[in-house]
Amino acid sequence: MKERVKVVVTGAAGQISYSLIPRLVDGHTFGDKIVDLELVEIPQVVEKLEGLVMELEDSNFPNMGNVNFTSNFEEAAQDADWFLLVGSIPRGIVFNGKKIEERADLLQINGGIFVGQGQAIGKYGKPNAKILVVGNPANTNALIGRHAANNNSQLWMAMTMLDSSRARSVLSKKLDTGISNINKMIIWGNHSPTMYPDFENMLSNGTPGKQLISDLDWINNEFLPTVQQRGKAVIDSRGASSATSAAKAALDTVVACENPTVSGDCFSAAVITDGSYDLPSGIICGMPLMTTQDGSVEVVRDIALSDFAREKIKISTDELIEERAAVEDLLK
Ligand code: NAX
Repeated sequence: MKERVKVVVTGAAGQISYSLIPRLVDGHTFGDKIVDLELVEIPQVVEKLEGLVMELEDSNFPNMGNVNFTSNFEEAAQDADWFLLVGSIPRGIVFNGKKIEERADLLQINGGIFVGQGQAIGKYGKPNAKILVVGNPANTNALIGRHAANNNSQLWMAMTMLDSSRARSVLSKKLDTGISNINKMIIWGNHSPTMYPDFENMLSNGTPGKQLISDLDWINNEFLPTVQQRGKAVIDSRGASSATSAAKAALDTVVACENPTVSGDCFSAAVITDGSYDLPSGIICGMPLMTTQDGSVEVVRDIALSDFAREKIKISTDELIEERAAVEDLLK
């Protein structure tokens, strides 16, 4: 009998999910496993998911198992292996009669969602469940969810894979090499414009970036702003935030966690700080990760950081500390 995996996706009627969900069951992300889906939305739009389920059925994916849609997160969370928490309220929306413009309001509203979801995951999710927070502000949402779950055997991550993919794309053009030759692309810090894409430790055809790129002007004035502001550039052009690339990045994160990491490589996601690299404790911070042969995901601890890198990382960890302070009431 084939192995099964149960995956919960929130924000299932949103634009990222429309790209993401079909690819969870197409046989690529979870290989041969049968994938049971729990699609979660807020009550106002949950019925729309009936149409998505029809489309999934009509696509004849051979690895698709049971598919349910619901607005009851606790019910969806029962014995789930994976939680892809995409659902959140975007900036600019009118919420309870108020236009949400300030980051602090966004932190409070979305943080509130993650208290309830975190509690349910801690209580009903599998003990070894993996949780990937995509909904922004992703790092602080993950911090709130992890705190509410209060279950240390589960792994909470915030997505920085899209930032890593963007950085790889820029570097592959700069170094005139194929995208698959750019590895070990670490994103440090917050999924926000303060993130630090670590060009020095990146490997291009096995050679570290610090040996290949000496033009600090290009790093400061081209590379860093392009990667850090890429989300905004997509919004400015498309009138909507990144969706297909964000979905691909979520799938890449799942694949990276489901398969042992090639020796010498690593992947990017933000996890709770654990004392490595002298990062401040108690924040969800972008770090280099690896999946071991037995399937556990660990921080890679042997990356050398230059003074330049440490300075940039501090800007981002300071921002994470500020965000944490803004949601202090949700972390009690
Ligand atoms: P959409 O607005 O298209 O979809 C979000 C969906 O979430 C909506 O259908 C909404 O009803 C649902 N939702 C809201 N609260 C919910 C709850 N409590 N439970 C279940 N569902 C809920 O947004 P989309 O473009 O799909 O983006 C989703 C999130 O990803 C946003 O917060 C966005 O900022 C974030 N992103 C994160 C990225 C990352 O790299 N970490 C990159 C892409 C994206 O910007």
